[in-house]
Amino acid sequence: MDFSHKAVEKKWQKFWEQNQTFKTTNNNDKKAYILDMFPYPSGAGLHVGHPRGYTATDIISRMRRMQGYDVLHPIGWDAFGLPAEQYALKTGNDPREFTSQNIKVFKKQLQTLGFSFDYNKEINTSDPNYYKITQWIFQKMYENGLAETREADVNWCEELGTVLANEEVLNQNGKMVSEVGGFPVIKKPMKQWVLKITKYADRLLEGLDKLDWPSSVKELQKNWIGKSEGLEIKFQVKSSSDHINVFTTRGDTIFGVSYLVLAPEHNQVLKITTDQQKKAVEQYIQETRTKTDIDRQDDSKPKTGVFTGAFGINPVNQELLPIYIADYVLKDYGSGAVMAVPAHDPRDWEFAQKYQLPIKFVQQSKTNDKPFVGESPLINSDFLNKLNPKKALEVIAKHLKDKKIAESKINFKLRDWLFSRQRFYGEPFPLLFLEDGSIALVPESELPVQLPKIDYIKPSGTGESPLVNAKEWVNTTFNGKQARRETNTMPQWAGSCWYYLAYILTTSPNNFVEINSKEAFELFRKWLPVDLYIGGQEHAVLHLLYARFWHQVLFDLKIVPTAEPFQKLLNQGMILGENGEKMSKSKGNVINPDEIVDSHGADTLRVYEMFMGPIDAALPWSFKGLDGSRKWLDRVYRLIAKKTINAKNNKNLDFIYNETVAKVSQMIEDMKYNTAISQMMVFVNAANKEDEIYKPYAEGFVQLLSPFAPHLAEELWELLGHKESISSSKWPQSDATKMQKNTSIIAIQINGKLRATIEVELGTSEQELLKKAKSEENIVSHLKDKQILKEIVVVDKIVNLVIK
Ligand code: ANZ
Repeated sequence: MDFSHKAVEKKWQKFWEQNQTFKTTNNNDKKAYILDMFPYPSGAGLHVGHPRGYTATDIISRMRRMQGYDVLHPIGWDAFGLPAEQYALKTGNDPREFTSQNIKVFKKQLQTLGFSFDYNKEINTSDPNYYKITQWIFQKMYENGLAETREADVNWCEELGTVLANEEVLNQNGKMVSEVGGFPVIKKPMKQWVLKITKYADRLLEGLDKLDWPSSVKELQKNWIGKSEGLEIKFQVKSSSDHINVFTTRGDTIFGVSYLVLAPEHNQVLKITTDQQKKAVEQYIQETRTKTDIDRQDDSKPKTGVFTGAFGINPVNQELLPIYIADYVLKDYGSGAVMAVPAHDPRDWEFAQKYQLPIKFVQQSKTNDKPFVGESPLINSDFLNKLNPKKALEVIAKHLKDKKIAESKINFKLRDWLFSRQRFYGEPFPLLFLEDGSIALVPESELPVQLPKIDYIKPSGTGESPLVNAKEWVNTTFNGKQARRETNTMPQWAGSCWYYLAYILTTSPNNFVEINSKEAFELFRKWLPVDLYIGGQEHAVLHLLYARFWHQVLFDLKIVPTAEPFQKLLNQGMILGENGEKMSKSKGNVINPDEIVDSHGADTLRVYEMFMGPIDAALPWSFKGLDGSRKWLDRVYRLIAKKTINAKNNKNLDFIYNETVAKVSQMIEDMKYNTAISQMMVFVNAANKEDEIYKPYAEGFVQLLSPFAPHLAEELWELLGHKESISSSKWPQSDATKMQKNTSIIAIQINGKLRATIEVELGTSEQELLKKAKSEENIVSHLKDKQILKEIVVVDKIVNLVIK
C-alpha cells in the first residue's frame, strides 16, 4: 500500500470536525437539501448496506457545496422502537440507556466513513425536545378532526403485547405475522387512536404524479391507496322491506348475477337469515372470527359460505338470487356485500361450482369451462347486448341511477391509520381523559408530556400499555379536576413523519426554532422540498406514505409552504453476500464495515460500493473488487504524489482531462457513480503514460475524486499546496474548445466496400489522403494487378477508389 489510510483518514476527520467544514450555510440562492433515511440505532451497528446509500448522497452533497450551493445534509436517529423495548424486557435494562449507547456506536461508525454530515443538526426522535413537536403536531391533527378514538378490529400481537398497523403485518403462508419478530397476529376489537389518513386518499394519490420517484414505489403507493370507482346497487330482499347494497366495478354484468354474498360480519345478516338457517349461519360467523383478512383473500384457499335462506331480487330482470354469507367478502371494503357473477369473476366461479349455483355468461367467450375476464361484447343482457363493457357500464349506470336503484361510488383500499401502541417506549399522547369521559389536550405550555422515569416496563398482561403501572404519572389533574393520562404511546412511525422538517429547524442538536413561527416558515421556504432522498425500497408504503400525509396536513395548516415533502426519491439496491444471497447472521455472509475500514480504509469502501454497479441494483459483495478499488486509489496516490507536477501545459492531456471533467460532473448529476469512476480510471491511465502532469489538471482531477474518496483527496490537495479544505474549492469546469478532436477517421472504400480506415489530422489534403490510403496494407493487396478507374476524395471523410 502506498499511503496509510489510517493516518490520512484520522487526520482529515479531525480537521473537518475542528473546522466545522460541513456546517450548513445559508448565504446562496442555490440550495440542495440532500437527505438519507435516518437509521434506527439497533444493537447491531451499521452494516455495509448503510454506506451505499449514505455515500451516494454524500457525493452529491460534496459536489453541490463545491458548486456554490447552500447544502443541508443532516443525520439523526429514529430512536424509539420495539427492538430497544424488547431488549430492555429481556435484559432488564432501560431502553433509553440502551438506545443512547447504540447511537454512540453508530455515530462513531458514520464519522469513520467520512460522510459530510452537519452534526450540529443531529436529532433524536426520543429526545423530549423533539417529541414535544411530535406531540404538538398530533394535537393539531386532533383539533382538526384528523385524530379520534375508535373501537376497531385491530391486529393484536400477543407476543409483542401490542396492536400493529396493517402496514406492520406481513402475510406468511396466508397467516398474519408481525413485521418485527415474525410473531402470530390476530384480529381483536379494542379502543384505539386512529389518524384519518383516508381523508387524504385522493391527494396522496394525485400528488404522486408530480414526484420524481421510481415508478415501482409510485405503483406500490397507488395500489396501497387502491382507488376503485364503481356503483352501489340496491337489491330488494324478497318478502321484506330490506334491501342489500352491493359495491361493484362491473355493473355491466348485472344480467349475469346468480346470487348475492354478504360478509359474515355484515350487520344485516342475522336480520335476513331464516330460522332454519340460523344455526349454520351463526356457526359460520363464529368460525370467521379466527380468520385473518389475508387468509380470507387468499385465492389459493377453497371458498366456503352458508346460505341465509333469504333471496334478493335482481332489479333488471326480477330473478330471485339466493343470499349467502362467505368469508371471501370482507366487511370493511365497499359495502361488505357483493353481487356474484360467476361467469366473469374467478372467486364467484369457484363458489358457484362448489354450491351448484347457476353460471350465466353475459360476455362472449370462446369456452364456458372457465370464467372469462376480458373485454368482449355483452350477450344475454337485453338492452346491453352487443355493447362493449365500457359502453354497457355507462348505459346500465344511467339506467339504474335514473330509477334511483344505484349511485356512483368511489372506494379506497386505504384504511385509517391505527395510531396507538400498548408500549412503554414511544411518544406519550398529549391528552387527558377527564372523569366525565371527555378528552382534554394537555396545554401547549406543558408540552412535552414526558415518559415517566420508571424501570418497570413489562407488558401489563391485560393488553394495556406498561404505562398503566406508572400510577403517579397516569393520575393527574386538569383545571383542578381529576384526570387520567392516555397510557398508549405513538407508533414508531410518528417521529419519522416530520424529521426532515426537524433538521431544517435545528439550531443545535435537538434544539429547534418554534415550528409554528414566521422564522420557521422562512426556513421551510428556503429548504423545502427535499431535493434528493435516498433510502430502502422497504419504506414504499409505510414511512413514505405517512410522511406525505403529515406533510399535506401541515401544508393545509400553513406550517409548510410545499404540497409534497420529497421531490426526488431513489432506492439504493441491497448489497448481497459474496454468494449472492441476502446477508444474514445465520448464513454467515455478513460483512462488517468496521473491519473493511480498518483493513482497506473508508475511501476504498466508498469507492468500491459506488463502483460495484448501478446504485439501485442489488449486487453481491466481492473482496476482489474491494482490493481492486484499493489498488486504484494507490495508483491515484502515486500519480499525484510521485509524478512531476508542472506549471507548464504540454497539452497531451487537454482532451482527456476536459472530457473527464464534463463527463464525471454529468454522471454525478445523474447518479451514475460507477461510470463516473470508470471515467476517472481512463484519465488516470492516460495521465500515467505521461512523465509530467500540468498542475491545474492534477488539481481538477483531485477535485473530481473528492466526493468519492474525500480523505485521500484532501491529502493530495494539501500536497498540491493548498491550505483550505478541498470542500471550499470551486468545482472544476471543462473547456469545450479543448474537447474538440483535431483528427478525423477517414473511410477507405474500394468499389463502395469499406476496406480500411485511417486517422488523420483535420484538413489533410486530397493528395495526402490518397497517398496515405494507397499505402494501407489492406488497400495495397486489393489494388494489386488492378486498374484504378476513378478516385473520389472528400476531405475529412472518405476515399473511394473505383477499380477494374
Ligand atoms: C360484480 C363483479 C363482476 C365484480 C365481475 C367483479 C367482476 P376492486 O376493483 O378491488 O374495487 N367486491 C366488492 N366489495 C367486496 C368486498 N367487501 N369483499 C370482496 N369483494 C368485494 O374490486 C371490486 C369488485 O370486488 C366488485 O365488483 C365486487 O365484485 C368485489 F365480473 O361485482 B364485482
